[in-house]
Amino acid sequence: MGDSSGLIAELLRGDRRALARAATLIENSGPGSATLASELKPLTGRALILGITGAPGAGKSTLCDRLVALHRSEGKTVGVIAVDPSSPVSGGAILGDRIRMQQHHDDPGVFIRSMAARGTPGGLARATGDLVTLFDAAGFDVVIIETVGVGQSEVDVVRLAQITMLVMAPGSGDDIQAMKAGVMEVADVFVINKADYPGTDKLEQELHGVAGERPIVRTVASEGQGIRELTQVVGRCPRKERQFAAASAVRIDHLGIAVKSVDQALQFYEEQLGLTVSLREVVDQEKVNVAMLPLGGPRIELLEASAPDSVIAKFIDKRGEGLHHVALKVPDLRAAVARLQAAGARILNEPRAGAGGHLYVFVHPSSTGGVLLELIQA
Ligand SMILES: Nc1nc2c(ncn2[C@@H]2O[C@H](COP(=O)(O)OP(=O)(O)OP(=O)(O)O)[C@@H](O)[C@H]2O)c(=O)[nH]1
Ligand SMILES: [Mg+2]
Repeated sequence: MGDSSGLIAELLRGDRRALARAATLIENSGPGSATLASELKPLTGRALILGITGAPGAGKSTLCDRLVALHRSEGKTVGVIAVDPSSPVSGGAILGDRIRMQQHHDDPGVFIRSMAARGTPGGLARATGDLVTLFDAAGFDVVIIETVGVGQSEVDVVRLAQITMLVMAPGSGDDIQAMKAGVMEVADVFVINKADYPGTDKLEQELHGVAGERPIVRTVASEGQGIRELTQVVGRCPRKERQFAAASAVRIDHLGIAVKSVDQALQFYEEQLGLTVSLREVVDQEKVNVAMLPLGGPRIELLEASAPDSVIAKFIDKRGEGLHHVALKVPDLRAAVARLQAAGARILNEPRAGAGGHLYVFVHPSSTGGVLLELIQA
């Protein structure tokens, strides 16, 4: 146990002020927040984690409000996390959610938090995941993640849920063709809200084409109609395994391969494998000649020493030619570095700007399972 054991004990006693303090720590990714989240992890696994997503104005917050009321009437406690990936601060939409949710304000069985995109989508998904962990560990029966927007960051956030509802409204222009494929994929239940509007039948017909086996439920959230049925449908859905972080936010940027001669290596990579060099450059800072070979997303970088005291020359002397490093793009480099440093990882340099102007750091192989890792700001 670390120094968060006192806080955790308070949380387990049901202390609301401790919960609020812990939530604020996690939202701000403050010192000790990663440790707290990892210490809370073993205490999780009880809560049902629901996601509500969909286009702006579809009625997500109204629906969430109704679901909270229904669960409360059954004696269950509910934690709500309202996430807005598009907003750098708590903007109008979230403020509206807070006001609407005020009917639950004095209810100790409901705990509501808003999250806005302070740093980056990946950072947001991570903080949201830690908040889910907190609510689960603190004993809430149900945790609801509501998120605005329809981009990748929303999908990353909603993957944290075990069962996700995609809320759509008829005649709002957010027809199925316009929905991002990722959002359609992540849905476990399709909700046609505002079923009091014309176009409901048409939307349902269109949805049948893409939903497959997945259920479609009609609701009029503003009137409380269809909510019980929705809860029953959700109750029959298989729960996905709990995701603790949005892995999809981190991507491979390139693989760095140390070679004695770029020209010679290109005989294999260009002529035999069929890749094409997009750029050759000399990076004075690292004393390397680089040839970049795009792969469709990530790329291979062939690295040749440009001076005898180059790190690449030393690497080849010691280990021979071969994989020198793996470079991963992270959504928030500074946050990643802070987290790694707090956990005791060996970061080899302060974040600095590379040839393309992007920030990067290297992490020592002793921390990564044996491979030199470059982390790059996306
Ligand atoms: N007619 C009708 N109006 C609804 C229904 N559900 C919600 N509304 C109204 O639609 C508006 C938007 O609802 P919200 O719940 O704020 O929608 P949201 O998806 O959370 O919106 P954002 O957070 O801005 O993305 C509000 O004025 C609601 O009162 C419904 O079933 N029928
Ligand atoms: Mg809302």
